[in-house]
Amino acid sequence: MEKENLRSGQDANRGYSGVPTFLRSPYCEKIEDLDADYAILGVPYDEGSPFVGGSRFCARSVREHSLRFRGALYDIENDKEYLKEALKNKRIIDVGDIDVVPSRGDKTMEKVTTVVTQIQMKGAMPVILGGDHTITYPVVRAYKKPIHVIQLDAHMDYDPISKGMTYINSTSFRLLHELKHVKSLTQVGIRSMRDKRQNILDARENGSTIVTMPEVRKNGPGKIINHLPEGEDCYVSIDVDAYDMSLVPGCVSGEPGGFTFDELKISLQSIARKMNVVGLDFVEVNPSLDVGTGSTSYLGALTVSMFLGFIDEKVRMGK
Ligand SMILES: [Mn+2]
Repeated sequence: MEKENLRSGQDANRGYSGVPTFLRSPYCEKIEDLDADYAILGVPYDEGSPFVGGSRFCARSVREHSLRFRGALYDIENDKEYLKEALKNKRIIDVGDIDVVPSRGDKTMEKVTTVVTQIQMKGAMPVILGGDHTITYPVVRAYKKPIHVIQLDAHMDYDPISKGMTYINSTSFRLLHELKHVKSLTQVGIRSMRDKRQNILDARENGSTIVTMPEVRKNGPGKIINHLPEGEDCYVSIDVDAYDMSLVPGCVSGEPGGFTFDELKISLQSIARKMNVVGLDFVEVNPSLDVGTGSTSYLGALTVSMFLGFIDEKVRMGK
């Protein structure tokens, strides 16, 4: 008689069964035991959201929807199967979530920096699932080597720190300016009319390259990082509101005039090809606001897996 697996995630491998780790990767409880190329870490923090909270459930929901990709991502456009080897060889490992300390953003952010440092010391690339956009600063702070940072976002997230409000999602990219190892900041997809003029002026004065959404359209989504030197290390932060508002009902900060899926795909492809991506985050899905199908979480799972697939493809080609 053929041997059958009795429990979930093996034979039939349905997305609605089993414990939801990212892409059904193995779960690693202790970072000391981590042996991976890519480590998935959730940061369920949304106390930095000034409007409707709920993105603390982003990582969990994106993990659930990631189970719908079974063993690989297949792209009919080029007949490629992404992440097939990485998943088969258990090179993607889910290390779970940061143990958030409610109402103590400072403590939570210290934990983020510590765990991201530990992941890097084990030789794995951090893949962070938010949470709101606050989390990028403590993640980037954990890097020691010089890196370029690319932010895909409708908004600048460049507010000045006022009244002690450090760990909120509207300040994280201004905070990056303090970090000496951040060689450059490129802010792509910017278009929100809620952004303050002074923040744009400050960011430019601090050396930021702003690629507005109209510029993405004018020059093409594959040209967003023409100014960056090829082959250097870079960290990529994706706010789901980089996508057009119509695609992200489960995001409180959606803005019209944003990326289509194909445009973002081309952008991520060009980043993966040109740069050496050493880490990424994906933030701001709020599942409680989403439509019944969870389409925003699904888009998140697709975006992260696809980008990881592009990165992994390049690494494999280089081997
Ligand atoms: Mn943002």
